[in-house]
Amino acid sequence: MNSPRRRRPVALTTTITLGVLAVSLVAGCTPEEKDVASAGLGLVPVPTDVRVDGGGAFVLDADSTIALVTPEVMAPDVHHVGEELAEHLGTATGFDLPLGPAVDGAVGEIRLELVPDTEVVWERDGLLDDTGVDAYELTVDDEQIVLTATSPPGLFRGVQTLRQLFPAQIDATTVQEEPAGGWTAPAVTISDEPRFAYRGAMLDVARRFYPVESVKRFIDHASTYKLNALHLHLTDDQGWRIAVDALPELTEVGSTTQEGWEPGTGDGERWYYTADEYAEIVAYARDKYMTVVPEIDGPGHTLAAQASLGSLTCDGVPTPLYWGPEVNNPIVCASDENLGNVQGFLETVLASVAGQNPGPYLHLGGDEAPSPPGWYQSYAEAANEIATGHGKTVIGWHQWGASEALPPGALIQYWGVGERLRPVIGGEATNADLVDVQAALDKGARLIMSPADRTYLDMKYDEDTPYGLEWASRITLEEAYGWDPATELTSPDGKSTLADESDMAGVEVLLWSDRSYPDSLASLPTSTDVFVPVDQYADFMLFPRLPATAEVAWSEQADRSYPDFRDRLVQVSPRWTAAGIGWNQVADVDWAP
Ligand code: TNX
Repeated sequence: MNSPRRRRPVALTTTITLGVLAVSLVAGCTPEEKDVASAGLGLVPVPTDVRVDGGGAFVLDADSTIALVTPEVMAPDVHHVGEELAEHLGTATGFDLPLGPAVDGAVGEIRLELVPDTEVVWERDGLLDDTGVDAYELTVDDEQIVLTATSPPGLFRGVQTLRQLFPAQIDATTVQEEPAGGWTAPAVTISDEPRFAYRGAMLDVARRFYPVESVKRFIDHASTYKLNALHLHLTDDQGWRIAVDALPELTEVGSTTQEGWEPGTGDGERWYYTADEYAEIVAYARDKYMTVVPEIDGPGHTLAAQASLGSLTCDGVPTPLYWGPEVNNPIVCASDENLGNVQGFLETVLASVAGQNPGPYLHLGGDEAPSPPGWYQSYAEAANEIATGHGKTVIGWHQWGASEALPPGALIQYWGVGERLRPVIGGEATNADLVDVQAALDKGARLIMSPADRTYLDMKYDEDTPYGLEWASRITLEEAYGWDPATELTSPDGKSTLADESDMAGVEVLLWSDRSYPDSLASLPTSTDVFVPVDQYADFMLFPRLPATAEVAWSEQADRSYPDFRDRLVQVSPRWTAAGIGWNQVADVDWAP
């Protein structure tokens, strides 16, 4: 019985790079020496090792079965992954694939096998700090498919790879005619493990409200590409989106705006998640082995809260509601006199948010907070202490690194513009962003890498992109793809390093929603009619760039090349079309007609 390798045994596996072609050879076998793209396998993110075996393809038909092999304690999870697989393969084919025990010698069986490994301990709702839990091995031949992993998330990630081995129509949301060659998957042997344990996707539901169904759609997008954290930016100047029972004003008042949408617009729609709706999102993410990371941003980006609660302002009077486009707005009043009120607010809010999120993280924000002396520290101290008191691991934007008492194990999200910051690494230590990152590292924090000129997918692709911003850069597909987290905080001459790969917990891709309407830079919205539906904005900005960032997070640098990625995307894009995703046909890829 094969169990997934926890770490690549160097003696067994060699990855040879021939020009732009990454070719994996497994010693002792006689593999076809093909890169994943030219082998006709449109696999994204590219797996650690792929061997194309010469034999016949597996044929999925109405008699195919899904077999579950698992120790009793993991049976519910393995059963659940089996159901996910049955749904993925059954929707477009119309096949009702039964789940059952393995049958020796069965033909047409897809076997999901969980093989525990004492070295890999997966804990439901645990920290995302072990790449081993996502590892899997997948073999396909003309009789059987066998997917093995040590942990349920690994099985789920392997299912995403398996989906990509079947024809693109398999991703359609309605029953399709059988493709000419049948519903087949080629004979392959794949062994895969991610580079980074934390692979996040952030959605800004504050500037624009994403209804539950749209959040689920975003989860589908992210989980298909093996991302495992859903960071929800739940609060900002323009809106407060999560219900807090003990402070109903936060949603009664604070949710009535979106950016560009004043109170009273929106035909009476409700722009926040009730406790039940929020639980539905958490459960849906959990089904895809994604951990929700809720963000309550502060002390800046809090005008919606300040408009709801007089206790957060120095004169006790709520501020007017805000639906403009600016950042760096006034922060909550964390003066010595008002600190008790701020603490009370944080205690109530964070207790409620901690209770609604089984995951281990609380993101406390901390960006763009123009602060009178001492206020930022006072706020940060209170928020860190309260979050820690609820047993949560703190995450903050890199400015949060300035917190005097940063709790142990904290993660700091780096969102600098690499193009501008890399050249000053190692110079006089005066750059505020780098100073904050250094301060965080000095306190033992690790980094989530979200350089704004690479991962901020609200940035326009090019001058023709209708939506979005360009303050960090315009981000082409190649720019979204072509960076290495390990050297992102190293000077261009390679001589000075602020942080290396060992300091990095992972990578996160972000979709802010500030300017989600056409002609976004030329004018502010004159009416809510100018906005496009959130799904349309998200699909267009995320595809094809989200798969690019997902590959940065999952695949080893040595296995990646842009030309190869582009070739694979040509094969992947019909899946987006089949799934009804409104993607952007960027010009630098020769998309199939
Ligand atoms: C910067 S990133 C922000 C957000 C904006 C975004 C727009 C960060 C921590 N702050 O408030 O939405 O730019 O690109």
